[in-house]
Amino acid sequence: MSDATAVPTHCPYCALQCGMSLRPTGAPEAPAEVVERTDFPVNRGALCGKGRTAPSLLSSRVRLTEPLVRSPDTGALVPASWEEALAAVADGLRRTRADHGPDAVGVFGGGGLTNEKAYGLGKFARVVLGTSQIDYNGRFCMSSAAAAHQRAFGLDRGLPFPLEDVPRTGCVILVGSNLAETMPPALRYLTELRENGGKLIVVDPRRTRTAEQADLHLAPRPGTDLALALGMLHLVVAEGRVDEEFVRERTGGWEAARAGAMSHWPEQVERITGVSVPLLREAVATFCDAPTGMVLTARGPEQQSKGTDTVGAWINLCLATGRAGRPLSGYGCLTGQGNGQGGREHGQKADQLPGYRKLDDPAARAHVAGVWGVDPESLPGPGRSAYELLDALGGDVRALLLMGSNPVVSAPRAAHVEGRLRSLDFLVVADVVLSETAALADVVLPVTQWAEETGTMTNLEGRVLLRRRALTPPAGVRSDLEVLHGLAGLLGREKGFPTDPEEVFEELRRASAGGPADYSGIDYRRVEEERGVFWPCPGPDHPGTPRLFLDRFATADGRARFVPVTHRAAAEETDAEYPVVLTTGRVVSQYQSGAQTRRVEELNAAAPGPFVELHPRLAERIGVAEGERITVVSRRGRAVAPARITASIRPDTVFMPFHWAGEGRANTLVNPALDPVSRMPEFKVCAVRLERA
Ligand SMILES: Nc1nc2c(c(=O)[nH]1)N[C@H]1C(S)=C(S)[C@@H](COP(=O)(O)OP(=O)(O)OC[C@H]3O[C@@H](n4cnc5c(=O)[nH]c(N)nc54)[C@H](O)[C@@H]3O)O[C@H]1N2
Ligand SMILES: Nc1nc2c(c(=O)[nH]1)N[C@H]1C(S)=C(S)[C@@H](COP(=O)(O)OP(=O)(O)OC[C@H]3O[C@@H](n4cnc5c(=O)[nH]c(N)nc54)[C@H](O)[C@@H]3O)O[C@H]1N2
Ligand code: SF4
Ligand SMILES: [Mo]
Repeated sequence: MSDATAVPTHCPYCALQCGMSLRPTGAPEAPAEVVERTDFPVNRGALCGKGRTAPSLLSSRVRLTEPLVRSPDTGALVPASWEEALAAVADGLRRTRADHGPDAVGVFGGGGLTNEKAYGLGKFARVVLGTSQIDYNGRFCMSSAAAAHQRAFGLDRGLPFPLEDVPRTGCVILVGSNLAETMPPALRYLTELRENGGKLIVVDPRRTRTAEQADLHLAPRPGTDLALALGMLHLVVAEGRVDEEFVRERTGGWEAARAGAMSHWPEQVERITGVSVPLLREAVATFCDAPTGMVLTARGPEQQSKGTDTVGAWINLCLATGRAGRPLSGYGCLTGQGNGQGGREHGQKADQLPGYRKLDDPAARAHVAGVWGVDPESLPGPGRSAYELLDALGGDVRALLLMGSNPVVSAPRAAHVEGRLRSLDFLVVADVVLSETAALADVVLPVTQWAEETGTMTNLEGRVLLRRRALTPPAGVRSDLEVLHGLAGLLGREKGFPTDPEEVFEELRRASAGGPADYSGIDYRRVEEERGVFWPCPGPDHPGTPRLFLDRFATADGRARFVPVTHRAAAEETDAEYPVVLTTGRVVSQYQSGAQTRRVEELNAAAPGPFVELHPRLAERIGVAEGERITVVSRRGRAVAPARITASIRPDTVFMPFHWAGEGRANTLVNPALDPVSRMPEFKVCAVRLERA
């Protein structure tokens, strides 16, 4: 550590959770500065622009520093005291519950919340509100990979190995991840891979900055990864590349999966994906020739209405070639949000209890109810998934408490979702800024930011980390835990919602004990001393588990499961009226709905607004020049943004980033078709038409 007065902590944004130190300055206009922290192994001091500029939002004029309550006279949000605001919330929730029953109150959480907050929010919903209607934005993120993990391995942890293993494997197939923009410091692992003689294959319909690093770039039509993976497995079988011994000793269900792959001929796969047979063959040879290998997926193949099966097909490829459950080999998902991993383990998900337990499992209910001091019978059952919950607002769900998400910008079919939010009897939003969603609320609660509070996060490797409070928050804001504590008290639960994060974590340890995501051996001191502890960690003497599945998979018989899958089309195919495929994603300088990063000057200057990326041939066909405004029309609505013309995208596809509200909001267009298993919306494929604006 280079500075004794600086507090070691982690970035407020993505799942890499880069280590940094913060030095308080004492100056109100810039209360902290980032100091390089080199002792954290994941980023070894490197940060992207978002991490570097994160402190600027701490002192920003646009951050919220007092509660706001909607005036019944003018309809405007006006400042109120915390006592008034919390009383208004308790009143609103109590009234809805009295008039319409407990399930009329919904709760929506976020994968950016600390483990303590996610745990507290889930407990608050089940114990204080008694509602089953809770879910969170992680459903929009890695839920398909999570479901596929569960099916194949019996356990869902994004990466079953630390990132430091990546440069030492023989070949990485990176599917639908634009790491160079979404986790820039992690690009180093791929560079080192290639320096070590390993191969990199990138699968992305765009030649991204990540794809430019690859030995092989496959650019399938969006929504066709399932066919691509099946085609590769077909060739693995046809060319005698199956690891028969591994399949026999460590897996089950191969015959059905094999049959599924054999019905996908390479020529047919070429027709579906646009990836040529020779390229497909080269990819298979590259992967199989290497002594070890990994497949890593991100949102590209996952955010599809068949995301679970698609990830399943990539896992099948790993299993058939023996690239799983062995050192330096395996399948992993690059989780996205800061606590995308921990956020899905501790109970803010519709079907789940802390420790990654299932809400419909009687033993799990009994254990967690015991920790909470309630009758297991009193715990509600599983509720709706995120989009289904948003779609039900104003119907049988009449009030919503929202913490850590901005669905007006980030939810699919966003204009409809915005309408549902407006139709609520009562909306409460806890946020650090007045996001587009907070602006619709009846009560807005201003909360502390990362540097002003303590809490744990679980990064994409399953490594539990500690963010320490480095600064005193401004007067007028409270932490999310204080919000839950205050509301629980007003709603008749004085006990069980402590405001001290470490006290919450100690309870979380007990609640997770014996569950799949067992944190019982982890405490704040260990996390700091060991620079993170990998779960499962079932006891104080247990070293934690950086590498999973080396001896056995987490299924009942210890074998991984092949899942038989076959290709199917996207929920919405192109046709004469909507002839172009729209896919969506991210740019390096904006984060998610942009609620935070659009308020950081330097980031805004680098990425000032939305755009439509399209191929020169497509641009010529509709007659637009670089920078000219294009209207993109789907069956859900229309969006307008300037053209960005580049040969790096397929001519049949356009790309829009989703970070902006207003006329350039990509999600106005997106199809909310859901994956039947994970309930993930199809953010990555829909059919559109382009017009000159
Ligand atoms: N700068 C920045 N970084 C972020 C975030 C952010 O908002 N901004 N968000 C964080 C979060 S929560 C997440 S989930 C991660 C997401 O990280 P990524 O998954 O890397 O991000 P995306 O840009 O959504 O999608 C990745 C790539 O998928 C490609 N793609 C589109 N359709 C398909 C398809 O059908 N198949 C395949 N194979 N690829 C396709 C896109 O062209 C894109 O390059 O990033 C995290 N990091
Ligand atoms: N078209 C399209 N849409 C997408 C995607 C895509 O690829 N394409 N990706 C999807 C994915 S992967 C994700 S993860 C979602 C994310 O989309 P959102 O859920 O909207 O995520 P954020 O923009 O991070 O919203 C977090 C909000 O919570 C606030 N906040 C931050 N920290 C805290 C905290 O500690 N407490 C509280 N109370 N508030 C806090 C922030 O200011 C912000 O307003 O978007 C999804 N939407
Ligand atoms: S890569 Fe992610 S965690 Fe690292 S500095 Fe950037 S946003 Fe923060
Ligand atoms: Mo995400």
